[in-house]
Amino acid sequence: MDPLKTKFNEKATALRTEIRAMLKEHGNKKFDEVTLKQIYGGARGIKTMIWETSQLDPIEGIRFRGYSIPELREVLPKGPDGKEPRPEGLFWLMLVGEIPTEQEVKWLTEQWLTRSHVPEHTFKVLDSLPVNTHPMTQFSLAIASMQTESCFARRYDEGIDKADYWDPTYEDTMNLIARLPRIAAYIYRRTYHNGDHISPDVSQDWSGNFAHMLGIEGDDFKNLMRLYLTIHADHEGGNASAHATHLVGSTLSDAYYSLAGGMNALAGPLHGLANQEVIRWIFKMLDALGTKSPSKEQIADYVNSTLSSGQVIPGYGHAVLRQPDPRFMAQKRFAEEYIKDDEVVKVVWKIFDVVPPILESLGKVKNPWPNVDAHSGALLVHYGLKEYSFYTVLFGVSRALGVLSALCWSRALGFPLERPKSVTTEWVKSTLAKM
Ligand code: AMX
Repeated sequence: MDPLKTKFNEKATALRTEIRAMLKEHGNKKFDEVTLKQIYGGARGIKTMIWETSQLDPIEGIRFRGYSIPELREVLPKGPDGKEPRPEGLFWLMLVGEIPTEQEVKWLTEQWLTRSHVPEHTFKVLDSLPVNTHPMTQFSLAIASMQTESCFARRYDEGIDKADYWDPTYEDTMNLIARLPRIAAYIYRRTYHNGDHISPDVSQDWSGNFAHMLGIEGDDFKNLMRLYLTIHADHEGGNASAHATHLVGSTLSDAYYSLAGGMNALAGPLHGLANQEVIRWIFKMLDALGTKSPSKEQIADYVNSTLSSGQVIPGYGHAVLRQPDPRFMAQKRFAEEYIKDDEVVKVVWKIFDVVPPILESLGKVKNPWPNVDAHSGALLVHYGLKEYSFYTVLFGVSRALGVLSALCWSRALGFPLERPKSVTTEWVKSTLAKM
């Protein structure tokens, strides 16, 4: 018997009953008001969704089932050298709300290994694409191509009872997450290493095996992957990749379609693609300035020239956060511990000093602080993962943990089709005229 599935079913059954009773008693209570600015402004801050796996506070940052990122590093089972948390443990925590034991995490690692076989046709789909296809396009297509294997789609065709939707969704989630490192590594090796692929190493944990298949050896890089795949996993439900996965899933599209939808949202430069944009922007700056170690004044001039050409400073700002992102700080802590003399890392830290006051002086940027994407590129470049158009795929592998565990919850709690209301400007004008 699958202990995680059993536990999930118990927890979900209890919460479903509780929610039913709560809705019966309080269903008509008001929880929010909406302004015209929010309607035109990308629905910022409007409470419209339940997302059990994590919650974002503008000041404190993300908490996964109540645990902050520094707390997670303390309480989650770690890699073999006991330094960085294993993302398997975070998935367990998000799915059932409990910190797993070493044994439970070991079980999960083994489960994902047994489920990690990628169908042959997915490799064929990838191999049929031009090598210069963006890695996120390859990633999204590879995920969609595995939809042929969906347990949910098969069971739906057979006439599954609504009450059981969560079961094949759990199976799809586990199978899909198990396969993502192999797919991502395949994309990396075919795009940048002449298709010289590396077989999985089944003796390793999920992140260690991923690092191995990418072809980057060394315990420190494996630790970076453990940290990276943990901190990018979830950021409550309103961000574009989570929300897109949630929306697609609400139509009872299966986990494969839903995650592919989420990944297409992650591929945008205002969202996950920002991690490639940051390092590209830094290298362009170093080229333009003709130095690897620019002064703060030189950086400030370059920042101002980027802004005056009508572009954003990638890696800075956030739709919800109003402080430096704890995910940025976690990566800074890693860099301080492992690679504090790295030249690109030092540039990232100088940018951290220079950019916030400049953005603040514009008077319109709500959060002048760095987000998760401001630091990751410098770490990856240090260990030899220099091909920055691949970076968002790494983000996607991690993000799957959060959005798919949330998808399991959505099916277990019986959430309906998502269908918010839209209005026209004509409607807004006539409503204003009546106010
Ligand atoms: N550089 C320059 N201007 C910025 C800025 C930045 N980093 N961040 C925000 N602004 C501008 C906006 O473009 C907007 O200008 P406008 O009124 O002329 O259109 C104004 O400040 C107000 O925006 P906001 O309310 O502060 O931000 P938002 O909620 O609309 O957008 C975000 C948030 C992340 C899209 C925005 O800060 C941004 O574009 N940042 C750079 C891209 C980035 O790093 N994205 C990654 C975010 C994290 C993630 O999802 N991975």
